[in-house]
Amino acid sequence: MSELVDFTRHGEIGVVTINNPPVNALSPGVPEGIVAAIEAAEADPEVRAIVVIGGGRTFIAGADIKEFGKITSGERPRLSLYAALNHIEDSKKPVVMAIHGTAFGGGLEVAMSGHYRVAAPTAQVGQPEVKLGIIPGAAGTQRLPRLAGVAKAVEMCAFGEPIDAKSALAAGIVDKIIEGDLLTGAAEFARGVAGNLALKTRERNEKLQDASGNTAIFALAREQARKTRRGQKAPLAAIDAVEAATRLNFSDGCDREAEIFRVCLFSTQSKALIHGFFGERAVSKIPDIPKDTKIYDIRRAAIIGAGTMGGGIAMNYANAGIPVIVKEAAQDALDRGLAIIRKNYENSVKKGRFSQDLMDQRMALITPQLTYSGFEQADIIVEAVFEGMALKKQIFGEMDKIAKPDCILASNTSTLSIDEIASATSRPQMVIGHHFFSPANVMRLLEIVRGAQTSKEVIATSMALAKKLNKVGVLAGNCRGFIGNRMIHCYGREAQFLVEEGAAPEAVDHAIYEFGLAMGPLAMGDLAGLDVGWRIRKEFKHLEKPGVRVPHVADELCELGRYGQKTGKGWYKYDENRKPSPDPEVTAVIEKVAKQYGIERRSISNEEIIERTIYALVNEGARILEEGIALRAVDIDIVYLNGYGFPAWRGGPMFYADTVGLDKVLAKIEEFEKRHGSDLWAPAPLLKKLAAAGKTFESWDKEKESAAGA
Ligand code: T1G
Repeated sequence: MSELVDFTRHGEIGVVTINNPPVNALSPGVPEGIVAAIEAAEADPEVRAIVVIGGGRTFIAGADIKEFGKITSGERPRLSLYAALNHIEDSKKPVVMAIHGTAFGGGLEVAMSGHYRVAAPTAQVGQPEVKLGIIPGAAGTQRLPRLAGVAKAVEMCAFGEPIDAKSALAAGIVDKIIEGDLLTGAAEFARGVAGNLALKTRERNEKLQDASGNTAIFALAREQARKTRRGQKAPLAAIDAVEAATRLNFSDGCDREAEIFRVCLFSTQSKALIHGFFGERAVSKIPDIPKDTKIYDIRRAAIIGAGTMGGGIAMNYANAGIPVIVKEAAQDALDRGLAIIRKNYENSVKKGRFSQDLMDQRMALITPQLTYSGFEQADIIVEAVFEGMALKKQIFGEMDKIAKPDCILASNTSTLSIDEIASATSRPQMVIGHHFFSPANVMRLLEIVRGAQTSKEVIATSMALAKKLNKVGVLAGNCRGFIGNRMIHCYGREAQFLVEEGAAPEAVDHAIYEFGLAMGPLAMGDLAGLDVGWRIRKEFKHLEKPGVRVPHVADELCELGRYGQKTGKGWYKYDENRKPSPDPEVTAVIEKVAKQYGIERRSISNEEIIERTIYALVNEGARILEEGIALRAVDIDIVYLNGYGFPAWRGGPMFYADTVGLDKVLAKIEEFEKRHGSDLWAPAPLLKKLAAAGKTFESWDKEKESAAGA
């Protein structure tokens, strides 16, 4: 037997165990090993039934995604699993699939080729392939509708969400839930079915027959996919494949699935989504922080500020089961903050996301107060007050006196210098930036900002804490705006310049919306409140370079009290349902500004809108890489995918630039430099270097990684 797949005998039961840590992916050798083990069991006269089980923490979590790159680069052909799964299904002895952890993608497809499936109560099954821009490619779209019915199969294949063991039992995917030891229970189940050969899944057609019902299911699913997975091709492709199962026989259905799978696998969208998958795992690796770096134990937290951010941050700690104190300066502000937290939880209970009990447990972990009592026992204190340096330094000075020596002092600042904040304490090594994104209890990104003196232990603890808070932690160096906001400043600048030069606000937002972001920059400004940026611009006015063009319209709008949705007017005017519509008063302000600053107005294409805004991100991103503010280009992409609503199927700004071609991006930027000046558009040296060498940001990451590994 191969070291990847083991075959043992437990009395009259043959046990096939997959050992391919960490997640038993179907790497080369695994499918072959399973088939060989089943053949061995079939040939063994003592064996009356077979159990297939995963070694370690999970059943098979799918095909080996690392192999996809080799297939799409032509390095090696794709190994078809169809024959292997039909072989398992054709076994003369009943095959019982014993599922624990996650049976995802190819893992569920292997499970469905068995004659029976049993599962641990905590098991999950799913076809998440669409999250990688592909569809199930081993008959999942053909066997799943036969087991669970067309509607369930469409839901699971087109939207990719896993279901738990109980739901899988109800759907007919799993035959029994095993309490206690899974192998023991599965072997007992196998003994119970030994001798009577079950129906093969591929021959079970009874759930496919309701043609009229199916038409409605597919129409509704397509409509939903277009709405909730806007711009993504794989969800619609998955629906086509499941539909093929209702129209073609099993074998022809598999051929149709394979065709569709291949088109998806070689698509840019799939490469972008796979880039995001591995990127989310890569960002947790910090080259100069060894894996065995000491991690502080975070068992009690304290938050200063119960505003929008403070309240959301407190919910993250409570959701992770960590008791958290929330301090405010005034009772009414504290009451307002708690009311928002309670409302958020009530909404989740209403939507059935969790029970009232769980809500009560979480609320019980949050202690609102007006004093610092208890702060001396906190393992971490997070400051989430108004974005002003003086106030933050005052608070950190106070914390320095109260907090215990090994307490981490974190600031939720979104732009200010961590080193300057740390200088207000006697323990700069314990100070770090924990920049959450609004709404903090929802947005997955946590930008972790290391100061010049932040210790490795504090950084390592913060990266681990991000996972505990169910966030994606990305490490950033200390500069104005860190990674995300530093880049978004350039993107926002260009959006406003485009308006001054002739593009209507709604045209800029629509072009970005069509590009795939949930909302354009101007509508986003209205949502966040134009006064927030206005205050920051005033705070940094002294840093503006004389003679360098800056946008003016947003300041004019704020002078008029147009702060956005919160004042019913901003770039747009809003009706009582917060529905935006263009406002002639804004057009008048824009024309006045253009006249005042001698800006020629012209018609502007959607293409230019995208290039000016997205390439502004890319160019600043390249500078951030050169300066080491971001460790990898993929870190920048993960920041934008999880903090700024950049479409996952475009992979992030740096990956997107790679797909366009850095030579083309550079040529455009040089064109903008000629027209708008070097202060705004001088190409980043790294971009020039990579474009000249015909390289990509992705290759730069790889070279850096191998240089660090060398
Ligand atoms: N292939 C290769 N590596 C994988 C992998 C996979 N399928 N899944 C995880 N890893 C690596 C991951 O990169 C990380 O590596 C380590 O395992 C631990 O993962 C034919 C074509 C299973 C829920 O989409 O959702 O089947 O960083 O940190 O948080 O139709 O991993 O340590 O070096 O995520 O406990 C479909 C993908 C594939 C599932 C575990 N399957 N995986 O989460 O650990 S397509 C999926 C996950 C397919 C078929 C098609 C999660 C997990 P490293 P981790 P985790």
